[in-house]
Amino acid sequence: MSESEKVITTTCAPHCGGGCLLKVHVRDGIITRIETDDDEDQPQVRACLRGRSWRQRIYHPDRLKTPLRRVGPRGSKNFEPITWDEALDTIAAEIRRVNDTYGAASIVHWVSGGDQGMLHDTWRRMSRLFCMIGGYTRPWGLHSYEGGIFAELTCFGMGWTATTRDDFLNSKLIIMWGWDPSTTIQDTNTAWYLCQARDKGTRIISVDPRFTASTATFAHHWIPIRPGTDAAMLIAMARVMITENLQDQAFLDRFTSGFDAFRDYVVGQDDGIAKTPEWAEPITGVPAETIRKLAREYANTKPAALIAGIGPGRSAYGEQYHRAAITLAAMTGNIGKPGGSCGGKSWGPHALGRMGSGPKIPPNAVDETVPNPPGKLPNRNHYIYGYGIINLFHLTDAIIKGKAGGYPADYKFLWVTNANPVNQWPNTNKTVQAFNKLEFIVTEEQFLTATARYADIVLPSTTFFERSDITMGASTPVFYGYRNRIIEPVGEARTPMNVATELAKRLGIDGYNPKTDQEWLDEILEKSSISDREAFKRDGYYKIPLREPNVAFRAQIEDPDKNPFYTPSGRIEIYSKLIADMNNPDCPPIPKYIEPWEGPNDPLREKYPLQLITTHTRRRAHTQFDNVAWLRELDPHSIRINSIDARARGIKSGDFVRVFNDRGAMIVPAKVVETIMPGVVDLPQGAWYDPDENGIDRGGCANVLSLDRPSPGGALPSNTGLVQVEKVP
Ligand SMILES: Nc1nc2c(c(=O)[nH]1)N[C@H]1C(S)=C(S)[C@@H](COP(=O)(O)OP(=O)(O)OC[C@H]3O[C@@H](n4cnc5c(=O)[nH]c(N)nc54)[C@H](O)[C@@H]3O)O[C@H]1N2
Ligand SMILES: Nc1nc2c(c(=O)[nH]1)N[C@H]1C(S)=C(S)[C@@H](COP(=O)(O)OP(=O)(O)OC[C@H]3O[C@@H](n4cnc5c(=O)[nH]c(N)nc54)[C@H](O)[C@@H]3O)O[C@H]1N2
Ligand SMILES: [Mo]
Repeated sequence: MSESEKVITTTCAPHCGGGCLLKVHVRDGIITRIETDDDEDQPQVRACLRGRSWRQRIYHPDRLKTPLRRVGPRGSKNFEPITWDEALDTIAAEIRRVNDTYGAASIVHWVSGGDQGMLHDTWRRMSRLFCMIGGYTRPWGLHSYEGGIFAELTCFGMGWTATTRDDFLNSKLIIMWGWDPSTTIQDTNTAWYLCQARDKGTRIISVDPRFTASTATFAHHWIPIRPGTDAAMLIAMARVMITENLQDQAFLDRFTSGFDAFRDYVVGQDDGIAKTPEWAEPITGVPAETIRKLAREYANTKPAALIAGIGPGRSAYGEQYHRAAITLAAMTGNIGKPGGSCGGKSWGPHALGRMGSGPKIPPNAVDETVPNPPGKLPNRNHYIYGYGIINLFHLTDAIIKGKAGGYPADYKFLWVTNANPVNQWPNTNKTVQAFNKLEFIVTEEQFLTATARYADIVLPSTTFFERSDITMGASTPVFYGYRNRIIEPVGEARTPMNVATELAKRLGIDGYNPKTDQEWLDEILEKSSISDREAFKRDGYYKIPLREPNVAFRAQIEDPDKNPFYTPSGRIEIYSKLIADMNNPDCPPIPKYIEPWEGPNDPLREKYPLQLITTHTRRRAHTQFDNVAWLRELDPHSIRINSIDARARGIKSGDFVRVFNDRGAMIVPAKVVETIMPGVVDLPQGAWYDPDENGIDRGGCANVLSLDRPSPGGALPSNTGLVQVEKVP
């Protein structure tokens, strides 16, 4: 290392489900290499291959360097550079025009989790701006685990249910249900704790249509299951426990309500159908004896962690699966116990430590124009992505149909930041139709993404290396990151706060931003539980010390009189009145198996015989890093198909295949594998949409094939869908 080289520690948080320390080498204002945590203190928070490849992304030749104005049709790559003044003046004029002509509700703002800083976290910044001029339409709903949130809000009354991963060392049995954390990061170090648990002798079982990397590494058994049928298997396990009297009745009596109603359904009191393993076998494809064995093992091994992953919950009626998993965790008395698991979405922000929150957001006048929208629980507002009046996965429909279609407004203006919705929302061809209908679209981006190509103005955004911020690391240990600015912005890229501040001036908003970034960060820090703030700023991180694993609902179980659950009854609600009040037959108040649309038993299978799932790959964080050559090499994009299905279609690995249904078509290479069950294909999500002149996607974007129909509890059903695959001659 030369003398002029500095090493600065920062936090990577690019929407991958983790958060890791990066040690960034800088010489003469240029990042020369990136290493990661090598502290003596264990456990380290080591970055993965994506984190270590950031240099390829920051200095990528395609980085946007100036504001752009679209000069070709929407979706084309025809843009011309313009100045920041021109860009901001035009945008301010459009916001004013749309606001005056159609009203504030016609302005839509969508921000996702592209980067997760607290100051430059753009919900706050742009919400504040729009709310200061009369409000805007914001969608509610989280792509990731809305089914899990629904289940937790109804069963527990709250969604802050994350247990730190070191608690795996207390488990005797871990069931990885639709969960592949060595590939799909959900808290850095999850796989590391699974390694240690396995070494200690913990039994590990995987229930997944794919033989995943985590299954191969950690599991004693793999149980393949048809996508979308998980609730049936869980309910059949409940039936085994009830018949053999294996449930923890004392736990159920003390902590839950409504078990009897569930038992009546399970034994068939309601509908004459006993939900036996033999009932579940033809639905799930899992042999009855396997279901029976797992039920017994789960009931008899204590403590046991049922890690109900969120992938199976991103499906039609995904909330039933999550509610069934919570019910089993209650039946086995594993909730709130070290080494157990509450059976909920098994991931999410940790309610540990304290930090201030940055610029205040005034009330959104547009939200108040609509009573609680259908499908949304009354307590949904208080958890992330909860505010808003239109379900995110209905937004394109709302844009296309507007008031005439029964939606609250006609939508005209869209501001997208930290998100790539054309690629990532369901039903890409419909999203394109909706985007074509809008009068004006602004995107803040680092690259000319699928979404940016539909924008009227594209603003070049900094990466987090080019601004200062604070983050919370999704990791065990849970930590806060202080991101010191490491390099100057690339090209003319600007920070999110700078963009909003300059725009607010043009809109004549008084007092929008009275502080410098540094003053904001100091204010956020003032409210934090970190005592040595100077050390935090200097070191770039603060790992929250924990004497023992943080276990969700431990207080509720250990001292229930003082700590009731957050539900109306103060108990874990297996029967939920909140749901009963929604009065939707597709969303029953006890967990039930409901035959999914486009599932294994849909007659549509005659036309489209394969169930499509769209997993998260190690080579990307959604669409991010897709253009990094180092990572492309690692996992070339392809649709993964079982050899039996491939043989029947004359397909060999590397052949180009057409994948299609009524919503769209693409041509991608096939990869013939034994690691996915027959009848199911996997197209990793996040590949960049790239339609040819016939509208056939050559990029292999999974959402060309997915349906924009949210589950009754609000979930994105991106793992529900039928397709056909055929060899391209
Ligand atoms: N078929 C299918 N679809 C899915 C899923 C699935 O499993 N299957 N998963 C869903 C899930 S769980 C999620 S969370 C979503 C993710 O959907 P998105 O959040 O829309 O996807 P990302 O690719 O993370 O898009 C983030 C964008 O932000 C940009 N960005 C990064 N940093 C910054 C910054 O500092 N400033 C600005 N302005 N931009 C920045 C990146 O370049 C990128 O284009 O996708 C959902 N879509
Ligand atoms: N490398 C990487 N890590 C990531 C991300 C990323 O893009 N890249 N994204 C992050 C984000 S925002 C999110 S929300 C999470 C997503 O995390 P997950 O949803 O957990 O990830 P997936 O890979 O979509 O699905 C996990 C597993 O579920 C299985 N599965 C799919 N459908 C079903 C089903 O119906 N039943 C059963 N039993 N199993 C099923 C898949 O085969 C897969 O092995 O990952 C986070 N981590
Ligand atoms: Mo997500």
